[in-house]
Amino acid sequence: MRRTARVAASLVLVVGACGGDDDDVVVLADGMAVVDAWARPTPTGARDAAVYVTVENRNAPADRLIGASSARCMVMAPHLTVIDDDIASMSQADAEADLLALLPGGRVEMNPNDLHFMCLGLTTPLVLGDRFDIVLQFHAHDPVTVPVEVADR
Ligand SMILES: [Cu+2]
Repeated sequence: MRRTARVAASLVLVVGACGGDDDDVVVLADGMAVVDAWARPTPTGARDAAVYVTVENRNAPADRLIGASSARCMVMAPHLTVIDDDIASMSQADAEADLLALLPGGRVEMNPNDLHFMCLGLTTPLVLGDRFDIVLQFHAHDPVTVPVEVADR
């Protein structure tokens, strides 16, 4: 309860400072803002799902995203999709790579056919309209729980 109250108070502060441009903040915790968190519904039989989050370092020391976890799947890993000759392939993104760096004022943005978290070993399929929590892990910042929206985007 205390934590919820503090997050709400910080949110109001940021909205005031930035001119009301922050309607899309999903979670704001100690200077780290998650401004988007979503996943597509999974096709029948799919074991894995891509999850896309966008994180902004608004007022926190230099940091980096190092991983995530969820009760919805066995393991989550940062992945990078590369499209070469119309063929998409993905590999694990190095947690030490600049891709996941969150310098003050910087952001990590995840999108289809680009950087994403792979949720491997789904416990149940992702259904349109569903919502589930993931926990983002940072090098320095406390873990942040984020509700992920299952949407057709
Ligand atoms: Cu992937």
